[in-house]
Amino acid sequence: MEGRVFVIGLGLIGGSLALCIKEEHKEVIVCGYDINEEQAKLAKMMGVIDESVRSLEAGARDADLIIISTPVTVTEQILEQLAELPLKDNVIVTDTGSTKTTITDKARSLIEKGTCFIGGHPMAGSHKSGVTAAKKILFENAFYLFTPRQETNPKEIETLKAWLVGTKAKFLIVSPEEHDYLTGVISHFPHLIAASLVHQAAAAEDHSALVSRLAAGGFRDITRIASSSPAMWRDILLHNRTVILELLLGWENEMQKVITLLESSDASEIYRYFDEAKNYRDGLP
Ligand code: TYR
Repeated sequence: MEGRVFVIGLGLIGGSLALCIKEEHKEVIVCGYDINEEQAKLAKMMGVIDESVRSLEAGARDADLIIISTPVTVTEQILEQLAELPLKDNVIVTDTGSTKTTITDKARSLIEKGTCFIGGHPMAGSHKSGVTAAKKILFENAFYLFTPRQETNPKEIETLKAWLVGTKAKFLIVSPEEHDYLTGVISHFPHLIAASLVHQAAAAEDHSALVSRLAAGGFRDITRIASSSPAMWRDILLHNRTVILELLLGWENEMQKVITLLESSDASEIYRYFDEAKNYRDGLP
């Protein structure tokens, strides 16, 4: 493919996508913008982008593909700003946010202007953030979800996939609502639980200073994602509030069940609880 790609937000995801696109489409110029000038300079210096611009307008004007890769609240603001700017007729705008319903709603003014917006979510990452953590192989074999609207022209979805083929990700199409439910269950809620486990351990320091020294193995595994960007996760929780509140109620019920089992020292049911979890976990693809 040829043309210009504009990446807004040069962090781990934006930077990695820029690298994948540059690797796959050698003729393409990848231009980048980041609110943090240092981050943009770094991206240019590392060769993650070809050009750095200091305004949205400068990057958006000639772009054939615009990727918004910022925390979801910022993405909403950028979608509104893009709706006010002159853009190419055939430009495709996509984002990489972890939530899709609110963002798809916010893209309405852009869509009403006749611009193609297709929500996207590469389901890979790490607890590390920033362009220095960017890498070409980040998305290999990961799921990359798209949430087009029913009216989206299938050709535009194919064009977007062609732009992103260098990610080597597995593309999948779901509705924004299904997306937010699925990611709520398998990503957002587990992040919240990881943070809560860390809070519990931190509070236990009052009882014994050995807590942090002994927090290894399983504790480290299950809480790795608690090291993720707080701003990003604040936004995700707020944007997927309804789903997460529902999951929290389900979790409360689940814990209540465990309390009852323990109070009655029901050994066989406690065994079954772990056994069922193990079977499901072992059976994951
Ligand atoms: N949970 C992933 C990890 O650190 C990273 C991630 C975060 C992926 C948010 C997707 C996402 O929407 O392993």
